[in-house]
Amino acid sequence: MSDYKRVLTIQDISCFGQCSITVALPIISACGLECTTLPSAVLSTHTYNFTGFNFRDLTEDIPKISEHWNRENIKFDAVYTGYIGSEKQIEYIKDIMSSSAAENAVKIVDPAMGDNGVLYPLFDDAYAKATLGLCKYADIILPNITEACYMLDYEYKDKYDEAYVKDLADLLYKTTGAKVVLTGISYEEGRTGVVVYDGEYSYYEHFKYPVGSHGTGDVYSASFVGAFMRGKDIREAARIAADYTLACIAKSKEFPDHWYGPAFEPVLPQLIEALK
Ligand code: PXL
Repeated sequence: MSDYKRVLTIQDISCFGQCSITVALPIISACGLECTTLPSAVLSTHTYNFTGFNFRDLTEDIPKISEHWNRENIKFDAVYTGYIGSEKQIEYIKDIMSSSAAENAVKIVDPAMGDNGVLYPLFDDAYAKATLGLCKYADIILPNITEACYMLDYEYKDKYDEAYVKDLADLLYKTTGAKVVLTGISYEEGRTGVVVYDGEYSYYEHFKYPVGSHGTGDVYSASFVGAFMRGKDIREAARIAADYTLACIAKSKEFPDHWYGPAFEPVLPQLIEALK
């Protein structure tokens, strides 16, 4: 079977700020895959450390776009969702996951809604629970600890051990039925990594920069989707995405005025190389 697959990504367009679609589209394309986008909203910037952003909600366009695709019989080998604007959109997206999926299509949900123990502006607890509902439609989910805790009403901890993470991953796996890729898992100072849990626990650990870079979750998810859809298995894809994200953070450090997002473009060749 050809590895030139068609991926649909559903998330917002933050015109400026290096996140969501403006990250997913170039990364997935660089991985050699066709990428279709369905923008859930258009924002002038992302919502982190910007104020007064313009926000155009596209909720009511989603079913119309989907109906057109259905009339044209357009199907996707993967549906990958990121930051979504509202609970209503989540319901529309569940429909798209069935109507637009090709046979054996993979559904990947990044429940992008928070970090460091807090939800992003515009989200609340009800949204977190609706997102858990979307995760139940997924084959693979890509939460960080904050998102996992909000979805499950699980106690959030800054410092934790392997038993805490295993329990959280197991609960997510059993609640959603999806394989879990848990990002940003740090057991010791200066180290972080990613846990894959599908009944079996594995951990890929690497260097941690003392100060992170905003928007790296979207880089991680897009490169994971790219690697996975190019035929890497879940653990290999999780490792390739981690190495690439780390390279993006390192590159971003060279540009102090690039605080709003990762400088992912200059290191795309590293990701392409990893897929060979
Ligand atoms: O997933 C990051 C992200 C995406 N889209 C918007 C955001 C953020 C994070 O702040 O604000 C609009």
